[in-house]
Amino acid sequence: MTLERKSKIITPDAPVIRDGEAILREARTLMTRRVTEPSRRAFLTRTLTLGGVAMLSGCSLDNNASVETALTRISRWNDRVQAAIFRKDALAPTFPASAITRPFPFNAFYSIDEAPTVDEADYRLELSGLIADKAPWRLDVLRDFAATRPSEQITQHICVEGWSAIGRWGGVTFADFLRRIGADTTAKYVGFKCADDYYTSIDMPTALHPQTLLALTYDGQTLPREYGFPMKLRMPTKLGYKNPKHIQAIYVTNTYSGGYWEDQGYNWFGGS
Ligand SMILES: Nc1nc2c(c(=O)[nH]1)N[C@H]1C(S)=C(S)[C@@H](COP(=O)(O)O)O[C@H]1N2
Ligand SMILES: [Mo]
Repeated sequence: MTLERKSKIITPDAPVIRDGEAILREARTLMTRRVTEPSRRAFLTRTLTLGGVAMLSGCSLDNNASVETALTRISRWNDRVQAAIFRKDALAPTFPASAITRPFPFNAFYSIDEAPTVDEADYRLELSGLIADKAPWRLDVLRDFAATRPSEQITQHICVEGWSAIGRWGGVTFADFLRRIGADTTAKYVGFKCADDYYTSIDMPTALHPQTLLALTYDGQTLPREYGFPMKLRMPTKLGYKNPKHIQAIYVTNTYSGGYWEDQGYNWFGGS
């Protein structure tokens, strides 16, 4: 497990003032992740200076806290750029069954044997916020709903820890579910609370994307415990940490609410 490696990136109380090159490396990564056009990317990374970071963020960079603030502001700016260039109907690549990675890797902020055990009989999906019908859902009712409009995908999952894998998830298109519960789809965010206390939130355009799936199965079987039983949100347009497993509650809101890794400095939009 790589909790230490992950949280090293931008911890709120890192002990030393960060050196200029490290600040620039981080800023470059944040700024250019979504700039796919090579000459523009090269231009941005070449021309980005410490003064530029200070200017973009309006921060002086004279102590550790100001570096954190600067990077957070650039990351928020990066969220806005990613949101602006997100194409709501552009599809992520899909793959043949022969390309599925076996076994599919496990990842969480703990080891595999600590993955939560959710009791199916007691399980209720809770709904809150800007949703007309907030009645909780039993798992069998959710499965029945999914069965009326089944959806499946074989897509790539990219984790920022340096691995990617192709997997097969089945369930119901999240947009169908949001419409069924009368979610306010003009709201900004959809948030998720998980059985292991993980949490994250996503932008509404991604929530409504045709490949965003409320996944109940993995490779044709009930979603296994370690991969997110009883349900996860699967988004091939976003990095691994944006895909919440073991979802217990869903809310719709106009208030930014971050996420487990996002609150430790990971970019919030997290597009892949
Ligand atoms: N509930 C919960 N969801 C989570 C995580 C977690 O720790 N808890 N980790 C995230 C990260 S960083 C990754 S890469 C993927 C891993 O999913 P997998 O175990 O199906 O490969 O789950 C994401 N969703
Ligand atoms: Mo990840």
